[in-house]
Amino acid sequence: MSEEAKDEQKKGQYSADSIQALEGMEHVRMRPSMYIGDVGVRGLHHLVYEVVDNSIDEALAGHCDTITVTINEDNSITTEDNGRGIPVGLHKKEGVSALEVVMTKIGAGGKFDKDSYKVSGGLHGVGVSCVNALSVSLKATVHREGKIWEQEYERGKTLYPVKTIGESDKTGTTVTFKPDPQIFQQTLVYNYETLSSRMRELAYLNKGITIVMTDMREKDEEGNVLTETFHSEEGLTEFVKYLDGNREPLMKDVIAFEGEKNGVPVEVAMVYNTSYAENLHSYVNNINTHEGGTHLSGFRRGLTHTLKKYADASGLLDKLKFEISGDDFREGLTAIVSVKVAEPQFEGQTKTKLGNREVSASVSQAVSEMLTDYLEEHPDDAKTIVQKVILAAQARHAAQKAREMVQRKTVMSIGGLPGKLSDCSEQDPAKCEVFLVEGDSAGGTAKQGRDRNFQAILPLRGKILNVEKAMQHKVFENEEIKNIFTALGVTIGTEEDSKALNLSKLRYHKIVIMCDADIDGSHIATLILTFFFRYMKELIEAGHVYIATPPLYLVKKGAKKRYAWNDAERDTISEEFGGSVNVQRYKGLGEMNAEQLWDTTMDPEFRTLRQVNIDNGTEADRIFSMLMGDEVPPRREFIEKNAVYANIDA
Ligand code: 0RA
Repeated sequence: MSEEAKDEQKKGQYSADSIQALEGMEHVRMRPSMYIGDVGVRGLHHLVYEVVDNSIDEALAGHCDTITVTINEDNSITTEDNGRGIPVGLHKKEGVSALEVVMTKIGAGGKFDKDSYKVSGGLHGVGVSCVNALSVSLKATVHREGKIWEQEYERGKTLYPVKTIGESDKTGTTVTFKPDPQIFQQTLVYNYETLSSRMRELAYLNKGITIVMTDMREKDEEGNVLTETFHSEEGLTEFVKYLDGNREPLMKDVIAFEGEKNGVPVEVAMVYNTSYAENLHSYVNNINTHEGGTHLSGFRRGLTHTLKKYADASGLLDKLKFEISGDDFREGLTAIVSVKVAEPQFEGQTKTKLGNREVSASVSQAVSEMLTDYLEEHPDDAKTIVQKVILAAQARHAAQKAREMVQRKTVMSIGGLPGKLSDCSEQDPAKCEVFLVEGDSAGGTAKQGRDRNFQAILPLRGKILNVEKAMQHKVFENEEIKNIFTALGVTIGTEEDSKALNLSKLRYHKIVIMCDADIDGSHIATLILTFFFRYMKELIEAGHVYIATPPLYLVKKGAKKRYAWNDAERDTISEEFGGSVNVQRYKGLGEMNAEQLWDTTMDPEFRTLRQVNIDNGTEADRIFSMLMGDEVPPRREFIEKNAVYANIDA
């Protein structure tokens, strides 16, 4: 082939590549969920994580120490870092600026920088070009080589070639983007808490980096905007302290490990507290691996092995009549495992389970090493831990029996349903709903008001058990909790390391918590949520749990009547009606009759259900441990913040 022909062929390839690039961007707009998960609240926030991850990579490569993230007044986002700046020179293959390639070519991300391996990455790790494709406008500003460079885009399309707009003695990258309303039709409003809790998490996971988070929409009386700075010198050790801030520690130091094992960077921090909850969180390349995986099983193995060896040698187990199980070593344990894997394989339903086999041994070795050292150096703590493990084993024995009782009841489902459950006639779980209703009297009203074809009612008596403070066997012995298990039809796996819920038997795909719209009601809702969170987390993760929203007011004038869900609505309706109106405030569900309850809260055509979701597992854990303390106001705040609006139409 002649040189010319070769060149021609290359050219052809290049333009073919460019076409592919364009198609790539089009494809992102056509199938956004494939790239960012969904186009709801989650996807909207994911855009920010995607951009920040690029800056984190730059920091991990040692070129950047400060990242700022700002929610602007118009709900656009600006991120800024003091890294080297995205290269602006000609990208030979593409024939345009490298900046333009990074911003407009799917998967171009860190292509130029083979030396530093990309370790961070959003849930999908798709790159900033995806954010560009899904933004109605985006501006990239780069400080580099003594100049300020700029390029803008609309829906991923370049508006002009990269230009210089001034001189600079700094380096870094600034990106401002505004999510496209054509793509994000549900909401364009950023939630400060959601973003800030992720930034806090990133600061703990990547010690030494400073992340400044600002919300320009929130001003106090003096006109100051809301801003927080996240920075951690101790990393995971501080993270564990933060998570356990509302629990009582059993030891004075956090046990920690940081280093490389078989080429895998491993970081672990753990501490025992006086609670009964097992509280493990794991990360791969800064991504929370909700479903665990090889790194987490390596942690469990290392922990069990080392503690068992120590306990056996100590002689403390001599009087024990039964075997200690893996679970017993993790009661009251809060731990974080963070690994960096060059080519992570993610498995599982939500692709958050690490599959790389080799990682297991790395983490297991790291844990054995740090724990052996710690136990040797802290004999008092070691004794405390072993005693705690023995207590856990004894309690587990009792719990096992209680659980088997519940299980047996659940299995014989015919006739085994709780007496208080008013079941529906529909058999297809996908079409069925169950309302968990506070109190027998509201339960009665709900029973009259419901559509019995597909709506079941389970009244719960008063306050349900606070599972945060109770030992497992107490939880399984609790009458209300037994009723919930039996009514839902789900069972808990009993195998070691697999407390997974069996969702295939779930009898209702919508589980609706219906409580009074007051402080007591939200407390009860929170107790129920805590129970779901600790014992049936999969239900929440699969999107089965909802909170009903009964109205606060009934506004009447003559024959006209309308409901209001807040004070503003009440005032608007009163104004519309004009003159003197009669306003009734509902103090509880019990004050509504069956028809009113159906119209406002249960009828799928008109009701608003709030779907409960967990967007940050570690933060949720901390919040639950805090809420179950003595203060009431944060509870209400929690429920309002963590339940997103979802209009349910079928
Ligand atoms: C490619 C190559 C280099 C840096 C970057 C990308 C980079 C990307 C982003 C995105 C946000 N902030 C960023 N900072 C840097 C290396 C450039 C060099 O060799 O100087």
